[in-house]
Amino acid sequence: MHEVTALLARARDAVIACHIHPDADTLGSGLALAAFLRSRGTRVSVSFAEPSALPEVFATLPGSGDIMRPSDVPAAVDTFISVDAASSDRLGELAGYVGTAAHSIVIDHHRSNAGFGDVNYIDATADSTTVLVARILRQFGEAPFPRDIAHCLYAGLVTDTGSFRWCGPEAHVLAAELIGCGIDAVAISRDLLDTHPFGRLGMLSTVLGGARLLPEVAGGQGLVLATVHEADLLGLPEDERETVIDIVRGTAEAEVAAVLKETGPARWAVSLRSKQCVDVARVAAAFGGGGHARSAGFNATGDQEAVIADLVRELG
Ligand SMILES: [Mn+2]
Repeated sequence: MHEVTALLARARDAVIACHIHPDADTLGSGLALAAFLRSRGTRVSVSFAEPSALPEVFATLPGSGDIMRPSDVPAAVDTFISVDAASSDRLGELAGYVGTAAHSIVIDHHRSNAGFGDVNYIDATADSTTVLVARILRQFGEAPFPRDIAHCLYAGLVTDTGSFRWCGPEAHVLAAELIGCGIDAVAISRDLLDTHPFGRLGMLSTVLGGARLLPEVAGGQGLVLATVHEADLLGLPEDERETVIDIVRGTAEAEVAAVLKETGPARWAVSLRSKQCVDVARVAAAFGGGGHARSAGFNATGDQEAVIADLVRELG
């Protein structure tokens, strides 16, 4: 961390890269760091490579209007910072800066991160990357945090911890500190986690109505699965289907939950979750995917029933 703070203190031109298909942790980390560096006089661009537009849900994050398209980011900078990306391919076209910037810094909390920067601050015990950014800003004496920075840090914290359902004491202490900075924590949770278009109700009705319980799978611990066909989305933003697994995984009769998301003709993105025993990262890896022991995913091609049969066989 001290090497990171030393580089940040000297940065004159910086590019901050969030990961592709950004979430509130990567955006909150990037925007908080950008606001802080700008307050010190550093020229900063924040960007992410895919998709081409910021999902509407993140428009509430302070500074989100300044996020740039990769094509508008300066080509030559002295400092490149990757936030919350487990590997350089999670940066899309922005990965090129790792080789061309004078200094590249990686800040992340994924256990699988091999450290692809010149200087890497990786702590897999941190519950979000915004926890790491908060620690860095504290090193500069930046506490209490300005409200916009506190808002961004809290956004990553509340979402990556599942509203503080899976996290340690540091996350709770930081939450209290951020709320003390004057943020509206209730509104942040409501905007990021509890606000959906009306059409989601119809999508959920179709998708959950077709859910299946296979009690004999995973050595008799049970698999619950649901499928989101492209037609079920009916114009909803694609990120609305990411919330389906969080409903399905609560099924008492199943240790493992799976959601098949149709991404094209006979193409599927499969999300896996487990509760206590099954290592779904191992299962996903068998299909070329990856993730954490309790949360993982992979891509598959072929007929829906064939994909399910393969998954059932791998789960045992
Ligand atoms: Mn994260």
